[in-house]
Amino acid sequence: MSPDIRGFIFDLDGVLTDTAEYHYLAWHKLADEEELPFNREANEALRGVSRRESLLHIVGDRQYSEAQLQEMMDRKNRYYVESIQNISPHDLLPGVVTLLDELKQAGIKIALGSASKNAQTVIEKLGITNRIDAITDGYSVQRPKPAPDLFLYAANQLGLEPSQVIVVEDAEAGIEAALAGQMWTIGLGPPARVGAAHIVLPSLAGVHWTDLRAKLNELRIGDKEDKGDKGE
Ligand code: B16
Ligand code: MG
Repeated sequence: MSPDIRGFIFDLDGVLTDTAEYHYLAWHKLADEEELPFNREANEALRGVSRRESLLHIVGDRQYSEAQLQEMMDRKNRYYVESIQNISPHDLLPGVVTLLDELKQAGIKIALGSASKNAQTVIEKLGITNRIDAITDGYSVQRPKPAPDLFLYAANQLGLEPSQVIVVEDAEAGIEAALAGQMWTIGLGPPARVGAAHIVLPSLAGVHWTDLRAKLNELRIGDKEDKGDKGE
């Protein structure tokens, strides 16, 4: 029996739009001010990672008080929020609008599952708030990805079982989270990063629901369990 997909959960940064560059520039400014080493390579490890975990990654062994960490997170966020002011529907990544339209046409529910506390603002600026049935973000749950909590919460908001949803993610931590939640997964990016996903694609450009459904139909029953085992 093939998967019976009734809902899609889309990650935001790296899937619907590319805010990663803005996050990178904001972290870089903070790191420079604090004289902490940081470059694009180090930034790769922050993909899909929460604000606090990202900061802890950047400070490494350097000791800071909780108040100092909090101030640095706030400062980075100010830089980030300033930089996303001009985001518009033009910043939607290729293929997104077409796929959202096709899913709506097929009666499939849509949720956002982002680690970002700025997700609501970004979605509004992208002009897709009314296409999304449930928004789950950095405020929704305590434990960040790779814990499955955010996606389980999103599925619940849609009124669906984990086995009825597919998560679209660009981050290793996100694929891990979805697999831990016993969900189907589409990984966007190089196999070295998202190879654990059931379906791996370079991006959503030119991707249609009918093609995805065909790929899902090819998956053998048990594939999800195999992937889940791999993720543990
Ligand atoms: P904020 P996603 C993630 O978004 C970003 O990829 C990651 O770089 C960022 O640190 C995280 O959101 C938290 O964002 O500081 O705005 O709360 O990929 O989960 O949509
Ligand atoms: Mg992402």
